[in-house]
Amino acid sequence: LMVRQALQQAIEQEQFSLHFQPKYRGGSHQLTGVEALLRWTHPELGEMSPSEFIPIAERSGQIIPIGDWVLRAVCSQIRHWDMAGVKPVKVALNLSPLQMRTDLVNSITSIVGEAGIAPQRLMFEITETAAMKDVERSTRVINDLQALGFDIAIDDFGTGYSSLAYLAQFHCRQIKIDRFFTSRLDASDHSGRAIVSAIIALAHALQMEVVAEGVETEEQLRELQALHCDQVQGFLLGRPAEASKTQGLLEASN
Ligand code: G
Ligand code: G
Ligand code: NA
Ligand code: MN
Repeated sequence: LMVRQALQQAIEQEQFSLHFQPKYRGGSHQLTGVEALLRWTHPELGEMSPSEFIPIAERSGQIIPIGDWVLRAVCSQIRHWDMAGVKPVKVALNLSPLQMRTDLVNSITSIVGEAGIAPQRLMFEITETAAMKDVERSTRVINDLQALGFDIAIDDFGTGYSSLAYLAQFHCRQIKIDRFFTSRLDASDHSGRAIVSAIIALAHALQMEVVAEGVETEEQLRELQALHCDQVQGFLLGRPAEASKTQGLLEASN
């Protein structure tokens, strides 16, 4: 209950901010996009981890206004970067499974429309587990958003229980390989490599791009390049950083 009250104050008192983590083209240093990640700084308790407060906000329903805040903040950041004249990269944001249950497509359309941002500037990351919870609804939401020009990525792929048939049906832009599999790439046995290789083959057969999450070592990066992984993301290449620092990155890649 106390966390709920604190979250309510966080919404009202603008205690949230966004960090951004870069995604790069595999095998080069070409920046392909950034992923927005929510940060909450409590006035007394300091930094709160989203992996702790998001599940609470999901149980209380507060994830809906928080999700709207994230989308508005991403749109205003895009406008800011456009006015600064930096490279217009795509910005990805994470959707909670709970957001899939509300009138998601309408609320996204109205927030993005009000901000005057083209749908082509945005990508929504939906976890595999969330997408599989209600496949019919997910298919409808994903198809509607893509028809409007938004891109969709299936996040944390490989940890859920996807039917390959549904993956083909969603027909998303990207699959993001969960960082568990990336971390297995430089393990002594070859099971990690076999799984990543299979996911990449599957994605490419379905005309989807593959992003490996959680790249932390040069050896993982080399393996991913050898396996023709399209894009990479992780602490080795760039940690999530505040907007001003990210702007520097965008300016450098102009
Ligand atoms: O940024 P960090 O690694 O601490 O994120 C922890 C978890 O919180 C990840 O699963 C991430 O996807 C999730 N997360 C971060 N920002 C958002 C957000 O804006 N919305 C939702 N729904 N989840 C987020
Ligand atoms: O579930 P999702 O993929 O949205 O999670 C994003 C979270 O993953 C962010 O909170 C970010 O801090 C974390 N993250 C990003 N890159 C790495 C990495 O290379 N290693 C680890 N351990 N975590 C990472
Ligand atoms: Na994500
Ligand atoms: Mn992930």
